[in-house]
Amino acid sequence: EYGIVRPKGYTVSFHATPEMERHHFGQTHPMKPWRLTLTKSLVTSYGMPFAMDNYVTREATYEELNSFHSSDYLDYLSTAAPEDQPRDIENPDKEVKFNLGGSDCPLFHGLYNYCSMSAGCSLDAARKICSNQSDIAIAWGGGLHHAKRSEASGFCYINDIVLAILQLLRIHPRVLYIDIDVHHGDGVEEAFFSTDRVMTVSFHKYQPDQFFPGTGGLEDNGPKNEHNPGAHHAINVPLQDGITDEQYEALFQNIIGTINERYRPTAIALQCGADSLAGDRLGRFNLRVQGHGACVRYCKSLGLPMIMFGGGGYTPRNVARAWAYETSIAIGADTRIPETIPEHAPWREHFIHDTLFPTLEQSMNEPRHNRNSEKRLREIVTHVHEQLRFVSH
Ligand code: TV7
Ligand code: CA
Ligand code: ZN
Repeated sequence: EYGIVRPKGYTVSFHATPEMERHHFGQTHPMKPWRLTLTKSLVTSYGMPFAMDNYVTREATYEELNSFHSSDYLDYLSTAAPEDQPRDIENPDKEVKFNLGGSDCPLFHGLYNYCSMSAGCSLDAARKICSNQSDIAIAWGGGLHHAKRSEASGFCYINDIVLAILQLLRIHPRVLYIDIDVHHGDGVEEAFFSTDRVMTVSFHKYQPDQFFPGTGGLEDNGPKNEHNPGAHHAINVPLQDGITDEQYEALFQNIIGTINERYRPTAIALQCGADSLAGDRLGRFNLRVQGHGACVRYCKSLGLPMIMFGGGGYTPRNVARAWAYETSIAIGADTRIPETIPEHAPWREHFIHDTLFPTLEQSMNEPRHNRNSEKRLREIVTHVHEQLRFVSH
């Protein structure tokens, strides 16, 4: 209908399941798995599935989850009872130890099923990249970058990104991980702290003690103990409230372009957290859908096999806009899809404004004051370039 056709010469795969979207973190919790339904519905109403290979995700197995997570954590996660059920009175301190059951990482009905499907979709995406059956694989149900080996953190229980990158490393000598979620990608960074086969780069709001998780300062580039090959392979881009599309795009292209030249990755893992958009319930930036999408377009232009993960995003209508637009960029149809949300789109009323690209004024009552000076952004670029002098391939 919109003239969306299969791209010539490359394959995009889309990995999802309606199962995942049925889970609830709780009435007031900001994470709404339902945003995945809204995204899929927008992708479908634009006719994009015709241009992709579409896969229904399976659950990841215990053994797959165990390739990063510890057995004692997984054993507890798989049996942990929701808060309205009788509690495990034998192990009152395990929830504390694993950071489960608090308000950020509640124990809800079907939690283990939700986690294994999120991991399943990212693992399926990674396998399609490894077998050369996909050039770009999309896993909007993944991107849960805070989870640690034996600990849940920041709405994340299983680190599907780490699992997917471990798969890529079976084939790919060097993987570049890029994280445009408004939060620091601490779990992925930490998992690959001691290897030079993964370079991690996170762009995020940085204000220790004020903004979660509080790590990811400019100078934090991986432990510099003797003989650590992973030193200098963690790049952090700490930002302040209100950064604009223009500033973000310039910074992103400069930093990712330089990393591509110095590090020469053979595959890209891109976390597309949509909480960096203007008007996000938890975010603080002034990015528009076009600015967020420009990061995806730039990564695609590098011509490397790529997985695109979801992540944060707490204003569901904007999450759906960004991820639908970024799906269109992956298939190369972004210059063709109309800016007006299709008449027949289900839940069209949820979008309030009928455009794919709301203005800042449409996204929020009052745009945030921009607290990123050009001088500070130049300092960041200079520091990153200095780090990259230690890196070469
Ligand atoms: C990847 N911010 C995850 C981002 C994880 C952010 C946090 C909340 C929050 C939780 C709620 C809630 C909330 C309005 C916002 C120190 C605390 C302060 C809980 C109230 N409303 C991603 C995690 C972050 C839960 N956590 O990167 C239930 O905000 O700042 C914190 C920690 C302790 C816990 N309290 C917040 O985007 C997916 N949580 C309402 C109900
Ligand atoms: Ca980030
Ligand atoms: Zn986030």
